[in-house]
Parts: sequence; C-alpha cells; structure tokens
Amino acid sequence: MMSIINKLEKHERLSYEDGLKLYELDLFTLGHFADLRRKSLWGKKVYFNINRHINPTNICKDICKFCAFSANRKNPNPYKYTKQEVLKIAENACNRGIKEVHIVSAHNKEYDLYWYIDIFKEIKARFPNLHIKALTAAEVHFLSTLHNASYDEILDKMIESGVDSMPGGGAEIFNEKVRSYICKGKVDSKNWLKIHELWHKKGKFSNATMLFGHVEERKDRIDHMLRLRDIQDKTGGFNAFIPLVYQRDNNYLKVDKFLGSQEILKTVAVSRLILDNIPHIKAYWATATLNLAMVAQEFGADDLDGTIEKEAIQSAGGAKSADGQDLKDFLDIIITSGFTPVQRDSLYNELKIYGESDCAVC
Ligand code: V47
Repeated sequence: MMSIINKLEKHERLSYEDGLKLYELDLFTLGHFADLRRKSLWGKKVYFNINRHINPTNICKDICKFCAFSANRKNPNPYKYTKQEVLKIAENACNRGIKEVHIVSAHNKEYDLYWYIDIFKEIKARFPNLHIKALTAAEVHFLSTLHNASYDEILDKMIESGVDSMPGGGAEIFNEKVRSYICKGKVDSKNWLKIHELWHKKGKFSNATMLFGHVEERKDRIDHMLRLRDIQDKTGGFNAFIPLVYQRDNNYLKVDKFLGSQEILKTVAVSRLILDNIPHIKAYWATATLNLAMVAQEFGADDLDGTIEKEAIQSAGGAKSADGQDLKDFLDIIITSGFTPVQRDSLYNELKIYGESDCAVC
C-alpha cells in the first residue's frame, strides 16, 4: 500500500494495477487524495447547468439487458414524439431560461438522420443560443449502419445541422465480455471510442459515461477508465467523466445486490485519480441521488450535471429523477454543504457564481 500512497503524494500517473490498489485503500484515505486533486483544480466550486432532457422515442431495435427505458414487455408504454412536439419542448425550455437541450433517443429507423438533421436545424434557427448536446456514439453507429454512411459523414452532418457537443451515453462498460452480455448488438467499445476520437478531431467536445454496479467487476471499471484516458491523451476532447450507478427496476439484468454508497464513492474517487487528464467528474444525481452526489463532491467529483427537468432513462429503472431538480434545491444543498454553486454552460464556461444570499434555508 505504501507505494500507491507515494505515487499519490507525488502526483504520478497511475497504472491498471494502481487502480486496483486504490480500491483497497480505506474510503477516507482514498477520498482524501481524490479531494486534494479536486480542490487543486476547482477549489470549492460545484458546477451544474440548467438543462432539459428530450428523448424523442423509446421504441428501440436493440434490447440492452439493463435498459428500462426502451418499450418492451417490462415497459409496455411506447411513445413517439413528432417534430412539432420536440420543438414545442425546446421552445418552452428556452423561454424559461434553459441553456442546453440534451437530445438522445432509442434506435428506431423512423428517426433517421434526416429526421434529426431537420430537428437540429430548426432548433438552431429558432433558438440560436440554446446548446444542442445530442446523439450518443451508439446512435451515431446506428445511423451510420442505417444509412450505410461513414462515422465521419454522420458527424459532419451533425455539426452542419447545429449539434454543439456529444453526450457520453452508450459507453456502458468497455470490457468486451461484459459488454456482450449486457448489450449485445450495440456499438462495440472500439467504435464507441473511435467515434468520440473523430468528433474531438473535428474540434468538438464530448463527455464519457460508465455504467457500473451491475455484473462488472472493479477491474472492468479501471480498464474502462484507462481506455478513456488513452483517447484523452490524444485529443483532449472529453470535458467530463460520468459514472452512472445502475438502477435495478424493470429490466432484464438480474442483479440482486445493491452496490452501496461506499463503493459508489470509491468509484468516483478512483475515477478522479485515474483520469488525470479529464477535467470534470460528474456525480450524476439522477443515479446517485442528490444527497450522495453532494457527498461525492468531497470524494473527487466537482459537478452535479443539471436540473434536467424531465428524466426518462434512469427513472424508468427506478431512480427518483423523472421531474428533474429545482434550481432552489440545488443551491440550498450546495451552499449548506459548504460549497460554491457555479452555473456553467455545456462547455464549462462559468455563467454565474452564487453566494450565501441565494440560499433559502441558510
Ligand atoms: O448510456 C440506461 C444509462 C445512459 C440504465 O453526457 C442506465 O452529460 C442506470 O448517457 N441504470 C444514458 N443507467 C444517459 C447518459 C447521460 C446522462 C446524463 C448526462 C450525460 C452527459 C449523459 O443511461 C446510457 C446507459 O448507460 N442507463 N439504463 C439503468 N437501468
């Protein structure tokens, strides 16, 4: 254990073996080093944005075992939004000061590249200041197969039609054996990484997620982080890493054991220390709960994601996130925890720094 502590004290880059050793440290020692790293980068700031999720349909050609969002036997409520409905949501969002729409969907051939191009162009034309974060690498792969087009072509069309950044979804777990068990048929790991690398090389930014707490092991999480770190060394295009805690309801993956808060906090801390080149670590409140996401800010995380407003993917799996989060609650919990809330845009430019006077319960 001494050598890992030495490495942490000297800020040395950590290996796969080191990653496994980090998990063996007691929670508070690990948290201490992750917190030091976080503080050296961001002090006491907690970042969030004011955003709106839009999921145009839940009818999907793929069946990922962990997914409760897609319409199937466990979720027999298929829906399809029209372009007008999506535009109306974007308009309402914009009128209420929302800065980002996060548009991701199921893999459905009725929602092809042309459908998306139209909707992105229309949103940009009507609301030029609204940041469009859209289409996961899994969707890019789906559209590339559907249209027999290269990834480059799909990504160029996204940029031409107004997409500003790509979300980190669809990464799940890169280990091929686990991936093929939980989401066979989805974009493979190599191509998920390739799509993000291509996107970054076009001068664009994206995020990266990791779904954990199901059948994967600690070693798979470390492997996942290291594959991201390798791409980031080449491109510098990942803004944030988002460890998503698996939600167990209404899906086909049989997982009886809940991961537990300590393992969740350890995973956040490990990600901060392994991913020495990704600036932000998001504790995604929709999967971790707001309280634990707030504690995670002392274990390496510096971001809570956003107010979200309507959340459909994790809430289908049992998370209490369907109606998003009030800005007021965000501010209160951040300030009473001794941190400084910072509203950011989607690329982490700071828009507003809040103070004690913004706290309703102080
Ligand atoms: O890739 C699906 C996950 C992801 C479950 O980039 C589940 O800023 C937990 O990627 N339990 C989509 N997670 C959401 C996503 C995301 C969310 C917030 C911010 C950003 C960003 C990206 O949701 C999927 C999948 O890994 N997911 N089912 C479940 N049962």
